[in-house]
Amino acid sequence: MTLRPEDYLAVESELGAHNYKPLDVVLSRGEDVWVWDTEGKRYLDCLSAYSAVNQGHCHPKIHEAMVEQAKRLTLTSRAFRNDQLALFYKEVCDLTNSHKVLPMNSGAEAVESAIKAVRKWGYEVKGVPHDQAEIIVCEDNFHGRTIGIVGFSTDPAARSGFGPFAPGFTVIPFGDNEALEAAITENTVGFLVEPIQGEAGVIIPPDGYLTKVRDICSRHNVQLILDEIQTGLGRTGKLLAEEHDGVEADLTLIGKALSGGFYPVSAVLSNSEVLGVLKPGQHGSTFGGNPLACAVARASLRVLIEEDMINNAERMGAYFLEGLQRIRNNLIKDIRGRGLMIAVEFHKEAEGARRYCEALRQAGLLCKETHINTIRFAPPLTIKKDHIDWALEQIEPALRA
Ligand code: IF1
Repeated sequence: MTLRPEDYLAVESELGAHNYKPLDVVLSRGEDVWVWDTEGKRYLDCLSAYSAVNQGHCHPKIHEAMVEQAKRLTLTSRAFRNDQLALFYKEVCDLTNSHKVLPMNSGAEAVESAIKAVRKWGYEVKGVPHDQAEIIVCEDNFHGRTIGIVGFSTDPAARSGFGPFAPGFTVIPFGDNEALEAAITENTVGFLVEPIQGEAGVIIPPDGYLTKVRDICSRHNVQLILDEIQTGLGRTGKLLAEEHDGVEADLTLIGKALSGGFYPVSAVLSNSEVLGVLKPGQHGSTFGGNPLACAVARASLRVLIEEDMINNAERMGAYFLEGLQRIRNNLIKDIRGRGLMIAVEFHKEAEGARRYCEALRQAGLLCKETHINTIRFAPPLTIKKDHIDWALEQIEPALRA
């Protein structure tokens, strides 16, 4: 049964929870950088499902890996072993220089898992007194939607009405290493931070921030937890955004593009003793580490490297950013980005970025506003110069209008 576009909207409105306000475009097909709506209109995807489809929509090699694995074995639970898990561990650890890995499903679960592991490490290894562990996080963070995570959000929309929340979190400004040093106590076990804040509007910290953060955490025996769920896997032009500063986190969280958008797969990567504190029965997930997820993740990592998507993100990101920066409009406050994680921020007088997203949608380009005044451009990492030239031809008049 196919419905008319307005019928999809009506059914969603009647039967669905209203926790989203999507653009009213009903998509039914995707291929590489393109998606099509139910009426056959084609759009260039400049959101990539919030960086989950870095490899492009329906990548044929990931698709093949998924179908082949789905024919053989999908889920064993961790009560038994499966023949994909070890291969996934090996490949993801080799690629990211990690020593241990904990497979989960959603990004939020990876964040929750890291918090649990780091707290336990604090009690068992660092010697923090029972239930006194503190974790430092940043203002305007976005790490997911669980009760634990929204409890340390500073965004009223994400947090208000959902309490009571777990204690043990200290909030400091992002990009401020003096604030980090000042906030650390003898009970601090971890510092959780995004290398570039995504939801906050692609906020790039001052040069050298992560280098200083790394140094401060090491000096105080505090675990540095980098949330690379959005910045990781090529988005910023490096495999992990930490590489821009030449640092290594103690725990790195990846998700989203770990499956190329086929299936929720996330992981906690650890290069220290932290994950070693988790013993049988203390943590887990029915679907985490299942053979289908592992096969999909292996293929997703393989094509990122084999098809040179990360270097392409660096080159095409610079080209796209340069093109955007040539646009003249007094209502534009700032244009910034790293790799293919790019934002155009408007002054308040522009009365919101949403109307630009609507205009771009008419022109055949999909993107989404974040925090009212900012548009994020984050196409698949497979994007080519021709696509960007075409995109800029659409964006220029739409942003001037
Ligand atoms: C939604 C934002 C992006 C993330 C980081 C963890 C997670 C995310 C750095 C949780 C998720 C999302 C969730 C999605 C929209 C999207 C988003 F605008 F909300 F902030 F990408 F910018 N860490 N980001 O960005 O991962 O549990 O969702 O798998 O609609 O909430 P998840």
